Amino acid sequence: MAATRAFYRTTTNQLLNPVPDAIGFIHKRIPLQSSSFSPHLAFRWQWGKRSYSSSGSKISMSLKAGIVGLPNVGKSTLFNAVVENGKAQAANFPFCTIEPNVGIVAVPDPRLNVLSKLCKSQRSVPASIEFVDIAGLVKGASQGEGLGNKFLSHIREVDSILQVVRCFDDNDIVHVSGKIDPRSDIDVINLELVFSDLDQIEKRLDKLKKSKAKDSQSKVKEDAEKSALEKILKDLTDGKPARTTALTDYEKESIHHLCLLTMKPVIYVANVAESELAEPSKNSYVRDVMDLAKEMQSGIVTISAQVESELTELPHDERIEYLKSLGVDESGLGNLIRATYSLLGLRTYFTSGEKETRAWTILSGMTAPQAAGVIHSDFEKGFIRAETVAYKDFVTAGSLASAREKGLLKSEGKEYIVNEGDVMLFRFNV
Ligand SMILES: Nc1nc2c(ncn2[C@@H]2O[C@H](COP(=O)(O)OP(=O)(O)OP(=O)(O)O)[C@@H](O)[C@H]2O)c(=O)[nH]1
Ligand SMILES: [Mg+2]
Repeated sequence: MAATRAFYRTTTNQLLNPVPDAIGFIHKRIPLQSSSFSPHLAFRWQWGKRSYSSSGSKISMSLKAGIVGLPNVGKSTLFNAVVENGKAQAANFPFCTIEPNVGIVAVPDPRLNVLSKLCKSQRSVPASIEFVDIAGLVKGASQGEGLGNKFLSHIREVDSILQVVRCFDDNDIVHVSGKIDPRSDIDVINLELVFSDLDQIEKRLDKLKKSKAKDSQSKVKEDAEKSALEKILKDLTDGKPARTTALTDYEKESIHHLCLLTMKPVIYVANVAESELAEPSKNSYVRDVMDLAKEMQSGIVTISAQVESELTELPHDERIEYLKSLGVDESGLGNLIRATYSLLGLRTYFTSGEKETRAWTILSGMTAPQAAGVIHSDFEKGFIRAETVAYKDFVTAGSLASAREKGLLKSEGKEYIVNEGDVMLFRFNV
């Protein structure tokens, strides 16, 4: 939480992580100019592909989770709680949010403190994820109803979707359909996403049919795209999201550029009343969402946006008392953030030394040089070897020296696929 609060505001609607100035646990240091770690150095990840690139030209934090749902269901309230010092306007009228609010949030990880203590680090830097609070969607949005198409395009830019579903009764809070019905609310949102994808796919197929590929390679690519889109079109027509369509890796890659909305992984966020927080499954609305999430092979997290937002107003010691009075031990935000992180297929590895202990985010399947490149592109280019020890082994050994003595520290080459929780030391030459 403290780390979350340390984020500072830069431009309107954007909160950024404080800029790291040094890296602990790296044998050979390269002279880093201050600009090397400025916010202008951003990592651009490609969802669905095991690759990434970094860009020195503009801020491009694209590991994004978009908060979507009907108007007035608590999206901005949740956003403000997740981002903690978020300042999205949350009020009891539909379409309160128009422009998306963006905030970066620390991923809570108890391993970070353990490593930090063992290495007597001066500071700890958690991994982070970006949340985007998007305007409410209504029936017909894909045809321009409500705030319309523009807001569907904001969803197109995110990597995963957190769909907030109202599961609390409160006659004072307007529901756009006049009654609480999670199944129907979820259907409305999902159908709009399906319609928007259908529209996009039909246009794209038309274009592909007219296209004359320049060479055989382009033809193979276009054929893969056509085949993927035809399969998805059939599923969408049956009301099934694109992510359930069986596609080859090549087909998936060929449609990546379309950023289809129903291709994105979804977590349903059941927003319950504070009185239901202790035993949410007793609430029939929550049970409906659970059943639906299961059918759709999606995740579900139960939360009370109202409680979470009230918690952020309280001093830390009073938060525990407040949660206990509601019959729960911890805030639901940690769960939500962790679920989102894992949904994005992300993994964490650590660097740990006297200066700092830090969690770095990689995509599952990344090799040691690629993981090193997340710290700095030079580390990837000049990669020689990585010394790695599993988190558990590091803790058992108690120190790097002891891990080395016990033979738990392994020397790995370019092909090494980084494991979740590896503590790593890179050797490189620049
Ligand atoms: N009782 C109760 N009220 C809530 C809860 N979450 C949000 N609200 C209230 O619902 C109203 C709408 O909340 P917002 O967070 O602005 O909703 P939104 O989904 O962002 O709405 P739009 O931006 O208009 O789409 C506010 O008055 C909140 O205080 C909750 O868990 N319980
Ligand atoms: Mg809002």
